[in-house]
Amino acid sequence: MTRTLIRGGLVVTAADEIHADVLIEGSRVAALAASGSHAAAGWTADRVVDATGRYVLPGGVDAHTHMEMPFGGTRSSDTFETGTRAAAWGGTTTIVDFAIQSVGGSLRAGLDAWHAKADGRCAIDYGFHMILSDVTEASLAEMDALVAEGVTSFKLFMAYPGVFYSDDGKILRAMQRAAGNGGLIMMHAENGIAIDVLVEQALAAGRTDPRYHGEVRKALLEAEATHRAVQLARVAGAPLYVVHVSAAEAVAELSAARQLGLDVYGETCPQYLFLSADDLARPGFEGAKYVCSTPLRPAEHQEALWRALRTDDLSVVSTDHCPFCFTGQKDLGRGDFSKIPNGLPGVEHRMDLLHQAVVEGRISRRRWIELACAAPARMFGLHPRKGTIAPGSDADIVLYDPAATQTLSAAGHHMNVDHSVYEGRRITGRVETVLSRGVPVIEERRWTGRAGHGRYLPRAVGTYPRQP
Ligand code: DUC
Ligand code: ZN
Ligand code: ZN
Ligand code: ZN
Repeated sequence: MTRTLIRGGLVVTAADEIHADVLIEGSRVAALAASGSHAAAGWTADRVVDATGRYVLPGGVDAHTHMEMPFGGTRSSDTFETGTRAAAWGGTTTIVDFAIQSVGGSLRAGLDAWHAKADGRCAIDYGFHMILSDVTEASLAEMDALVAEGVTSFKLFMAYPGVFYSDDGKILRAMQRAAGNGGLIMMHAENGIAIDVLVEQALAAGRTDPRYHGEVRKALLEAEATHRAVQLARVAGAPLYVVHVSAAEAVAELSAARQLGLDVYGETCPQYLFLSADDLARPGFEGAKYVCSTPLRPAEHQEALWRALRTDDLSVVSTDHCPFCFTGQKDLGRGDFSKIPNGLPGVEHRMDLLHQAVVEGRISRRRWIELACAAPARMFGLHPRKGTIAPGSDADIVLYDPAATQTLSAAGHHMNVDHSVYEGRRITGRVETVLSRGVPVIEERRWTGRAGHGRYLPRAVGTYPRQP
C-alpha cells in the first residue's frame, strides 16, 4: 500500500485549522500529527509532498450538479467525463448529480439511465439524488428501495408545470414517505403555476428578452413556495432541504422556520452570491448566458444570502451546474426568453469563489470548508468518508495556494461550454494538487486523472444537526 506524507501545510477542516502533517495509506487518511511532532518525524512514506505555504483541504463536495441533463429540447453540455474533470480542476472531488424519473416511468428506469451515462466515465466519485417527476403509489413504494440502496434524497419541483411539477398533494405524499424511510426531500421552491401566467402575459406584451426571465420569476413567488414547502414538511414530519435559494424573502422564510426549531435547511449557489439581475439585462442576447432558475436577483439580495451563510440559515453552497452553450443551445430562446435552457456552468469555480469570499472577509476559512465540503457530506450521507480530513476518511485532498491569483475565463476553464459567466473575474487562490482516494488527479496543475477512476457512492441517510 502506497504511503504518502503531505508535510508542512495548514490543514483546514470545518472544525479546525492546524499546521499538521497528513499521512495517507492507500486510499485513506491514516493519521494527522502536528507539524514537526515526533509522530510525524518518525513516519516513513513512499512519497512526500511539500505543502509549505499551502492549505490542505478536504476535497469539495458539490451536492447539486446536472451533467447531460435533458432540458427544453436539448441537454446540458458537460458529460460525466468532462464535468467531473472540470470539478476536479476546481478542487471538488465528489459530486451528487440528479437522476430523473420520467413522467410515466419508474425511479429504477431513471436511475439505470443515469448510471449508464456516468459509470466508467467519471474522474471523481459520484452519487445520485432522484428527481421525482411522477409521484404515484408505485413510485412512492420505490422510494423505500432506493433509500435502502443508497439513493437517499429526492428532489421535487413546485415549478415547471407539465414537466417536473408536483402539486401540493403529491408533495405531501412524498414528504410523508420520506418521513418514514429517512430520505431527504429537496425542494425547487418557486410557484410555477403563477410564474407561467406571468410568462404568458410578458410574451403577449412583447417582453421577450432574457431579462424578463428574472422579472416573471418573482422573489415573492420563491418565498411563497418556500413557505408552503416548509408547512407541508412540517405537516408530514419530514426534514426539508430547499435548493438554490436566491431571494432575500425566501431566506426570511427559512430563518423563520429555523427559529421555530424546524428541521429545515437551505442551499445557495455562487451565481446568486456573485452575479445579479444586471447580468440578465446585459445588452442584446448576452443575458441568455445568465438564465437559470431560480433566477439571478437584484444585487441587494446578496447581503441576505451572505448573512444567512454566516448564521447557518443557509447551510450548503452547491453549484447547480447545468451548462448550455451560448451558440446552439441558449440560442433556442432568441425572441422568447421562456425557451432559453435554464442553467449556468459553475462546477469548476465554487471552491475558488468561496475562497475569494474568505479573502474579502465575508466568511471564515472554516466556514468555507463547512459550506463546501463538510455540511453537504453530512446532509447527504457521505460523512465521514467525504468532507473532512480525519483518520479513516477517504484521502480526497486538495493542496490550495491561497496567494496565487487567477483570472476566470472560458479560454482557460475545463467545462465543456463556450462561455464563462465569470469571464474576467480576478480570484485570489488556486487549486494546485488534488488527490482522489489517494490518487493524484491533478499534480501541480498538471492533469494526471482519468475517466473511470471515479466510483459510484451509495449514500447513507443524512444526518442533520437539528435531529436529536
Ligand atoms: N434550474 C436550472 O437553472 N437548471 C436546471 C433545473 C433547475 O431547476
Ligand atoms: Zn431546481
Ligand atoms: Zn411565511
Ligand atoms: Zn438543479
